[in-house]
Amino acid sequence: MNDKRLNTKLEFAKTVVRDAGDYLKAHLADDLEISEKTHFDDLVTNLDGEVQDAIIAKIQETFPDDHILAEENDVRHDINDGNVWVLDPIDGTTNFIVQKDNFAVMLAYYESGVGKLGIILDVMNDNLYWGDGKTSYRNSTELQLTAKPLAQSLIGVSAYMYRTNAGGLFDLSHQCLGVRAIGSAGIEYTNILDGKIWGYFSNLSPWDYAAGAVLIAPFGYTTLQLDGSPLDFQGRQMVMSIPENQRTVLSETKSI
Ligand code: 2AM
Ligand code: CA
Repeated sequence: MNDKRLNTKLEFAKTVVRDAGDYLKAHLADDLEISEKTHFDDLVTNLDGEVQDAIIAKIQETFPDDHILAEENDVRHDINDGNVWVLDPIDGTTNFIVQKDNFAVMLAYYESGVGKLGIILDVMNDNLYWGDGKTSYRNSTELQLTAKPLAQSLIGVSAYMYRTNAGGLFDLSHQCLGVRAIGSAGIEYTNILDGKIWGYFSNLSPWDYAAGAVLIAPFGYTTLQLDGSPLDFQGRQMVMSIPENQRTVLSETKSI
């Protein structure tokens, strides 16, 4: 990367995300304070808030003119307005609580709505995925990825959307080798990057896909609403991340 200013932000972002992962690992055996947000299965812990607050404090100290869009506590700057960091302090909170595995810390950086940096830390596997929309890395390895045809692949899904056929996802599953549902958008994006799934279909908020969309872009992947329209980075919506050059296979499934 030859943009010095962006490179400074990238190194900053990698460090704060790694520090967050270390903090979560150090507190893995703590008694968590768990609260319900909208429903008994929509959970948040004290660590989600602690990690978010720590990262926000570092961003504000280091880049005081930048803005923040983050999951917890209604930190909601418009992604199209200026320089915006997009943060999910713990992606896959339910997995974090129940499995102590399959969760991620995600941070992205956008300028006027355009993704410039994406970082996903698979905390328990110590794998840091990072990129600038032109190249993507796992730790120090530059990633290569060419999508296979859907019929020779697995897809990552939201279990709820799959079982209710939301967006025609159950119908689509008949065109591939099978579905996998991990419960962390971040881990699903790392599975796209590692060539383990063809694409990912879920009902997501901006902090769930902001980093992943940047990381998969260099390989010809696109991230869209399920009806093919562009993402608006506002509320929660049904989202797909798929190889752009295979988009037409989805039209064979009448509801996608
Ligand atoms: P989260 O753990 O950061 O909330 C689970 O299927 C995936 O969807 C996770 O990446 C989860 O992220 C995301 N998600 C977003 N909003 C959610 C909600 N209200 N309830 C459950 N999962 C949600
Ligand atoms: Ca979260």
